Amino acid sequence: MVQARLEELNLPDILTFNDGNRVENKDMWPRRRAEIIQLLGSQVYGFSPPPPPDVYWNIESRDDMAFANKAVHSVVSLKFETPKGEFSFPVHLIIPKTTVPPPLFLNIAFRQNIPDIYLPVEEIIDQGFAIASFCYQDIVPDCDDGFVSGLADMYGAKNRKPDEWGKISMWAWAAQRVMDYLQKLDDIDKKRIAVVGHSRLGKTALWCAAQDQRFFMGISNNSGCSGAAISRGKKGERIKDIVNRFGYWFCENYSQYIDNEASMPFDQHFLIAAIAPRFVYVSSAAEDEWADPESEFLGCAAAYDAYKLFGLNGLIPGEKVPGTGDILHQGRIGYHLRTGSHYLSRYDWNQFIQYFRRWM
Ligand code: GTR
Repeated sequence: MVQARLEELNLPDILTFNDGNRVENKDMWPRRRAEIIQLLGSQVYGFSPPPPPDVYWNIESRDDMAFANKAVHSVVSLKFETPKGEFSFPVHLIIPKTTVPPPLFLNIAFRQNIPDIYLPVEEIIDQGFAIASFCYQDIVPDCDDGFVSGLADMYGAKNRKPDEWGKISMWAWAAQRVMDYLQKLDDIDKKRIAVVGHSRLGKTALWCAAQDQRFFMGISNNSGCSGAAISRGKKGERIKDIVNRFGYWFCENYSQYIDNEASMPFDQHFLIAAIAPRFVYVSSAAEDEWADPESEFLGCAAAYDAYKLFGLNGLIPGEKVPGTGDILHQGRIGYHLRTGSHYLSRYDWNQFIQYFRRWM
């Protein structure tokens, strides 16, 4: 049934180069992956500027006995140079007192709160994971302001070209700057960093992990339209809906695909495949019809061939589209479909942790 559904959708092939040649082995993958990033950059999210030469930071506060003395919680302001001078934003870093440097979740957050309804800090650190978290609104406000504030202003994005960054790219780029910083620390496992986000920030997390191979894993929760979900045949939110309400999340070129999905030389399985052979996790919620769990699942299933090139398994689906309560953790793409609505829950976090552990 899964296979039949995928065939029906007639998706562009992740393993065919733009010139029509086939990717035959894993050595050819980096070149195809670069094409995929180019496509998604120019047509969906928009290209970002190159990274700044370096990142710097100040430690604003540090609690050595945080969370019942189980962790060190610091707030750092991360700083770097931009065309209009220095830009800075706060990052929370919570490192559990483990015997070995812990793996880390880089959380792209809706709010600065520590903990937060979407970030059960104690449960995460108690299971041996560190957290770095920043609030997306501290990068650039989530509104259609003509790109005149925050990071957008620093890079003069109000004059952006049709293939230049929208705000999802800006948030993803900021997460990469946090990654730059994390690479300078000694008390975390720098090779095991997962970037995680919910909804619009789940789209952001996937785009971030797709572009930046330093990430061990990309995790998107309920990311839906223009995230993990295949756009062709999608229920709930469509490109038309998202571009009309949130056009500033994307590059201008994306609007040409409104009611015109069949003409896209890509679909969202390209985004997931661009993370291959690294790990991806996609989670859906049964009542989240706007995101469309089935299309999110199909995004994962359709990325399978990128992993097969490496002799690895991507998502291992059964014959049928998963039902509520199903958990698929056997391959390099993890997936679950939980009960309930659009939300980043403790259940989701616990699944991410179990999956992460399984593959460490
Ligand atoms: C909705 C948007 C979705 C999703 C969601 C969210 O309004 O249409 O694509 O991103 O917001 O971020 O909560």
